[in-house]
Amino acid sequence: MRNVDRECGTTAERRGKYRSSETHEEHVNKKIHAAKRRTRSELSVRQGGWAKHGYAYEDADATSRSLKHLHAIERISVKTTTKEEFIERFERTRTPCVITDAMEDWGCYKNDGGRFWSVDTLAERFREVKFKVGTDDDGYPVRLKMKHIQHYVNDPVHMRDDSPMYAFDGSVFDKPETKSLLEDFKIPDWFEEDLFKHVGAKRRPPYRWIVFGPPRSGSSVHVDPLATSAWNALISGRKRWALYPPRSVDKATIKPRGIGLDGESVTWFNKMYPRTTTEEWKRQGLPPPIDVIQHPGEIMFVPDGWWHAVLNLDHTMAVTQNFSTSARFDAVWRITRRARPKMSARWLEKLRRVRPDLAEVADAQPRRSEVSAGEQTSSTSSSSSGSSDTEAEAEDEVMTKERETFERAAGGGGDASTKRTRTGDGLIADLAAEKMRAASKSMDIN
Ligand SMILES: O=C(O)CCC(=O)C(=O)O
Ligand SMILES: [Fe+2]
Repeated sequence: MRNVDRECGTTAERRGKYRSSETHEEHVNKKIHAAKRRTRSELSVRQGGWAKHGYAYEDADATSRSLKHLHAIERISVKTTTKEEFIERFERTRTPCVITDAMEDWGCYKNDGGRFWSVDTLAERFREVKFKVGTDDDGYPVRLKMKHIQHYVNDPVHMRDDSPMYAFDGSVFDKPETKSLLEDFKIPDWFEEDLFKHVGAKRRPPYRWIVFGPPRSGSSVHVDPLATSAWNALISGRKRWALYPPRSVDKATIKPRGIGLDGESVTWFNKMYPRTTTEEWKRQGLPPPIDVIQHPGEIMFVPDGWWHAVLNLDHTMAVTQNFSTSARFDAVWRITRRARPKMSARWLEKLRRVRPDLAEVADAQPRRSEVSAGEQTSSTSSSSSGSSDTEAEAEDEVMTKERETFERAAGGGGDASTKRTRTGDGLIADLAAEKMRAASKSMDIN
């Protein structure tokens, strides 16, 4: 994993490049510290705020070995399961599963050619290119050059961070410098249907990400936006997942205030997850987690509406994509119409031409305001979809994926009408004002 000092040269040479008397190490650390300050302004970098819990010294593997609910997920191979079977048994019933044998010919996964993805190979291919490692308090993306990320994940001091920075970038597949990454994997046949493509490449919500980070990085508990489902293909390392069925639990219960949650996955797994395995939890009629340890070469399927949290047990590298299909179009439509009115109008216009069957479904969906509280249950249960509670939660969720929607909008591409920050569940900023600020604000760490 180590090739970080290649460009150092002599100290004298370096001095020309960096501030006088600054070593290469200091220079890189400055970049990393700047990114840390921006992504988590509540922590003091100098006073050890990033490692104050000492999570790096806990044995995460011991906890994972004792997980009780690992049997609840089914593993299915693409070699022995047909697409129709998958759709009937898992997609239509919104049942999560782990898919095996689907990545064997992906360049990013086969460690035998120039296409393998690791921090080192990415740092070689995209040394000076910046990848998103977080979001600042105003919702702007914070990016670090790939060579600096490589330094970060190889530095034992930084690797004591309780919740290390996590590269989660949805723009790489569209940027000319990094677009070639698209050639390194193939959307599995089972997930070919992708109804948001009819919105158009420029205006559709963000839907694909490269995701990599050290142990203890991860995604805290959330529901994916716009009633989309997701596949998440793991190239290296192990990911631990905890999943809870749609409608089984509400946000205030799974993400309570007052127990010291800070939005980080590792904190959620330490402080909240254990409560979900207790007798008390069961007594309240709440569901136990479905625990999963995902291994390299496995694709996790997360149907829409499921609460899920992910913790990286190792250095992991993954690619993930969100999608909507005809099987769940009614729910997707109801949420999208509310959350993205302009985009949904454009979408419907196109669907009338290319998928009149779906346009008909869209026209038949009641608006939330037209449905009284008592009627909501029956109207939603008469369709194949989930509840409006779940939909409202999916719409409200604060998540990396949602934040990227804003990121695009700030750049002028999307039509997101609101944005929320990582720290302010309740904070909704006016996008027009944010756009103005974006124009005058430098967002990256050089
Ligand atoms: O951190 C991860 O790999 C999970 C990501 C996830 O759940 C998401 O992208 O919605
Ligand atoms: Fe997710």
